Amino acid sequence: MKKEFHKENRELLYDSMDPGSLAILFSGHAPRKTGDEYYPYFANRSFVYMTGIEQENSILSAHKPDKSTEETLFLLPSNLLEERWTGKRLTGTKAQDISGVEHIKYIQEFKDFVNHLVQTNQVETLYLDFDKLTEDEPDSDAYKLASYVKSRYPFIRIRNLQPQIRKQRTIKRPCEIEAMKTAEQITKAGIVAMMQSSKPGMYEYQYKAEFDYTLANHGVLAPGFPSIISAGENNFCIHYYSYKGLARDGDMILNDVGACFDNVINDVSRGWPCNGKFSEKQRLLYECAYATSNYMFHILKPGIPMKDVDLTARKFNFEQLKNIGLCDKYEEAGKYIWHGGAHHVGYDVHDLVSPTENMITAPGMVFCVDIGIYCEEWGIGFRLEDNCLITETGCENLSAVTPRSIEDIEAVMGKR
Ligand SMILES: [Mn+2]
Repeated sequence: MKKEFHKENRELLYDSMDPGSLAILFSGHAPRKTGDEYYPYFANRSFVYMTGIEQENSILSAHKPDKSTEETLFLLPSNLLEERWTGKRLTGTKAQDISGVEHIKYIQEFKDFVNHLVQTNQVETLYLDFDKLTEDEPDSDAYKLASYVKSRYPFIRIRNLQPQIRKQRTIKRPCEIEAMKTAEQITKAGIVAMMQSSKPGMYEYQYKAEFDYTLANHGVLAPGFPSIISAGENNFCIHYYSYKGLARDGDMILNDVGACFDNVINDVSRGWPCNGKFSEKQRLLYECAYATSNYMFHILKPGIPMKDVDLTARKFNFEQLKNIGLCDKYEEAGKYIWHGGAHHVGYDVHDLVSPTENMITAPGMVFCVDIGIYCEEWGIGFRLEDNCLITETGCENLSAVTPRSIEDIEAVMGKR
């Protein structure tokens, strides 16, 4: 992303802040795995959204005394010995180029910087990104700073930036849509590679290898989230990550995967028969999901409560299952329809939205339309998941580039 994108994101954030305030965002750092080994570092998504910086232990500070805001980026200092082992660190100039933040300092100066602002009465309110999902998570840097400030300066008001950041991230900018479309082409290439290598006797890890290899050939070295790739009975585990199962003749393959391009993620699911030809029962069920998904893309537009999206899909999907005689009463739908999936997608595969908001669909939102059918008595389970962009007048299926109709899937697989 260009630095203008990040600058505009920050401007919107600062507009939401009170005068006499200070906002602090952290890039985070990798937790230790075992011995002296660390998990791969993954920069805090909101930090990247606001700065474009993906280096460990970076901090963005925004001081807003009145109307204007003074920004400072704190970075790890250059250390030639450490850099021999871990690679070059960002220089101040490079960080300015990426983020558009003018003032650069080193992280050693951070605490003094905050103390000085507070002690000279320049800060009444401190904004932090409190992003715990559960209470028992270890404290992130934001929580640690809040504890420090509370104990030293109990008169400071502390506020959570999270609702505002979530609100902003929910509406995608044109450059994010472009990145998502590029990612969709790469996701498509990965899924088509799996379809075209598919055959009975293939292991799930071999499908995964095809997907990862194709992404890597497009410069995408890690998928946007851990891929779900399963065969046959394993499709009945919604979040399956073992990859050890074998595809037997007549099995469906399920995948729930996505490439990431320029920090924007896809989330796409397809199901196909490993032998390339839908059986009668597979066809029956797939047509139900396909009709439901098409219906959703037909009706989705601005102004619809998000909570109705999954409900509408569920009701329509139930009608399809009823038409083929699989269930009779809506109350029985849960036997076959195990989940919804209308979650926003973007910098995270599950872009969190503010829980207090009764969200209404609006132009620029991108969320998944995820239609799953799990029929254990027939041994068939799969889902059809696409990425829906809400436009001014309706919606667009961004992942329509990946084969999704029975005809298209069989045609692609016929080219093996
Ligand atoms: Mn998914």
